[in-house]
Amino acid sequence: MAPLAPKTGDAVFASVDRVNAELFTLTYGAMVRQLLTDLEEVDEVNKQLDQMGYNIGVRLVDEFLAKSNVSRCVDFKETADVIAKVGFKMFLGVTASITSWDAEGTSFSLVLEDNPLVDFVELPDTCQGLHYCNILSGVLRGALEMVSMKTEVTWVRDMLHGDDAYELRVKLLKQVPEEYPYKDD
Ligand code: MYR
Repeated sequence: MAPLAPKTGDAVFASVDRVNAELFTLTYGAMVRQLLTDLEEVDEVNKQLDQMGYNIGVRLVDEFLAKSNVSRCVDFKETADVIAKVGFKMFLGVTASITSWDAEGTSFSLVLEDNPLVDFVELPDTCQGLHYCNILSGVLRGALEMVSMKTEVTWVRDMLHGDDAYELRVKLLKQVPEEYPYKDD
């Protein structure tokens, strides 16, 4: 039998992170289950998750900008990169790939092969219309609105419904120019 050895600092942090991630995943699952019980209709649960995500996103963007040191992006392509590589990593612990830009450069897909929100999840047949991870689309919509981008965010692929990946389509509807709050004299 291998002798017991104390964990190093890194190993302790790694296991704390894992426990936190599992706790987060299970808590999210319990919340979705409760919403299904309370609201009964899958469409209503989708709406509620999206709204909760939106409310989180409008607050989370400040933390994101402060912690990431990301400066304002020059175009939507750079914004997409920042979301996929920095935003997802910071809040979900995974990165996303960007695919399927349209010709105008106003919509793209975020593809996730690994999605910690769905560990331990299996949907029953009664939940076929459920977008279990709809909180994520709301978070993106809320966060982007706070940096002047009105978007529509929809699910294209979902592994819980038998697809081979998770794919979110992000479409820029309107870019509101930011006004500088002070006048130069
Ligand atoms: C800019 O375009 O000026 C930069 C703004 C980037 C906003 C990024 C918002 C990040 C949201 C992270 C979402 C994570 C979802 C789990």
